[in-house]
Amino acid sequence: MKKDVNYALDYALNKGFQIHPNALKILENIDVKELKHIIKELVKEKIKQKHFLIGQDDLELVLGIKEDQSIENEHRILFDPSLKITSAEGISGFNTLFSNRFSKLKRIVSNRPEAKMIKPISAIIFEKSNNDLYAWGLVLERNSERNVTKLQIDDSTGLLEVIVFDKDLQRVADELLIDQFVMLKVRIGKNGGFIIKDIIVPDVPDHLSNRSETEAYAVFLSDLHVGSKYFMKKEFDGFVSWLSSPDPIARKVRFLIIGGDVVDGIGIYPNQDKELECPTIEEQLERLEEVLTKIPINVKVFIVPGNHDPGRRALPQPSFPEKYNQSLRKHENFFLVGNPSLISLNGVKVLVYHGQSIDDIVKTTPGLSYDEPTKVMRHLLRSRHLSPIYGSQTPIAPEIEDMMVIDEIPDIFHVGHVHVVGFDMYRGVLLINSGTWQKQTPFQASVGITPTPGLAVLVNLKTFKVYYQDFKKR
Ligand code: D5M
Ligand code: FE
Ligand code: ZN
Repeated sequence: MKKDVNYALDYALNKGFQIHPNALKILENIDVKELKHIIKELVKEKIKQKHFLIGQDDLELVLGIKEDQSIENEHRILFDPSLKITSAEGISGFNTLFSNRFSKLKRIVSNRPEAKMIKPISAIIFEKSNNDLYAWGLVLERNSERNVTKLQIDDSTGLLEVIVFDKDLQRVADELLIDQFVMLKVRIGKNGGFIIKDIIVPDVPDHLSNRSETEAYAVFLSDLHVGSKYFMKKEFDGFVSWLSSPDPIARKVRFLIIGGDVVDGIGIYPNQDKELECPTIEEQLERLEEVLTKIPINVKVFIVPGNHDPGRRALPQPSFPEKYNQSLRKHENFFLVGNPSLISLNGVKVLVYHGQSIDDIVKTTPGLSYDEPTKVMRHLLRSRHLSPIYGSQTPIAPEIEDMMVIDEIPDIFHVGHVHVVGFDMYRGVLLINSGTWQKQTPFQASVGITPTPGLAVLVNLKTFKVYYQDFKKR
């Protein structure tokens, strides 16, 4: 194939032609038979017209990959933490973060009928009546033993300890995430303790999603791990050249979202150096640019960082620090944003989050596993928070604003991190977990993670039909 491209280039240059860099990009990426013949015909035609520059348009026309100009690619970054990050520090910093979380979530539930009946915990603990009482707060503790679940919630006026006896409610209580917001309906029991009668989580209401007016496609990827020995370069290159191919769906791709772990990083897990092909961040980023640079210019690429990427590790993460990526930033179709970010693609709101908190949630919640990442994503939507559990494995920064609260309901919720592809629909929100482009590493094998690598998840933004395309078999 390479030989054909060289032949085509030499042929055109010998005839006195110049080749525009964008046309060159297409030639480098495309996989067509008869390239020699096509170039000869093109050169003949252009000589007739006395035009000696081969441009992108010329090639797109003869190769039948001309873009449909009617397909829009309008984007807006609706939320990006990068510029809002303050890095407040110390205990008072976390108090501010939690009180901001609490007030944001109170606002989210404020229209619910139960919210109108809330009393402060400081008043509830002195109640004597037999009536239903309503409280809200952040879950401080959750214990299950001998068929009884105990919860403790904090609303900043005091702590309320409650007991759950009802089996169905116990199941709900056991799935509550530590530090998540909750509303409780309680009653005073015979022994004077508070008994839970109902548990109300913020959740999302049934959602009618925004759609693109034209049939633009978005591709959802994550966890490339460029720089790792296990990065599947051949398969990823195959995907990138598919983007420039005449495939009718490829011709409609206008957006590419990469949800973190773009490079493998340095010192992220024990003995990682033995699994690295590029031992420095700089080299990894150079390699990243090399693999991304062949993406057609009309595809907008959004890059969100993950726990392997350079920059601050604590959530929310700002976009890749500038000192590392001067050249990445120069691509006019690349947009480096923070983790999490909310982006509108032709009006479709996409919430992108790498997914670090999944580790803590899977560990502490019954019924959840790494094989079903979309189940964890449902929990996140129900708690209206991307990373509720504080003080476990996922580092959270003491910001003044809790930017991990899901303020706005997305149309598409895109998460990575677990290296397993999955999609689902929850109350009208399309959930996507985008898998990986890294083969199973010995470290992952040792902790029992079986990834599904080499799959690109594609969404038609007009119909919300989801596909995945396997680049392992090509
Ligand atoms: O995470 C890749 C996957 O590996 C993801 O599902 C989390 C999981 N992971 C990462 N570190 C650990 C440890 N220490 N124990 C168990 N599972 C882990 P990535 O972010 O790509 O490394
Ligand atoms: Fe990863
Ligand atoms: Zn990760």
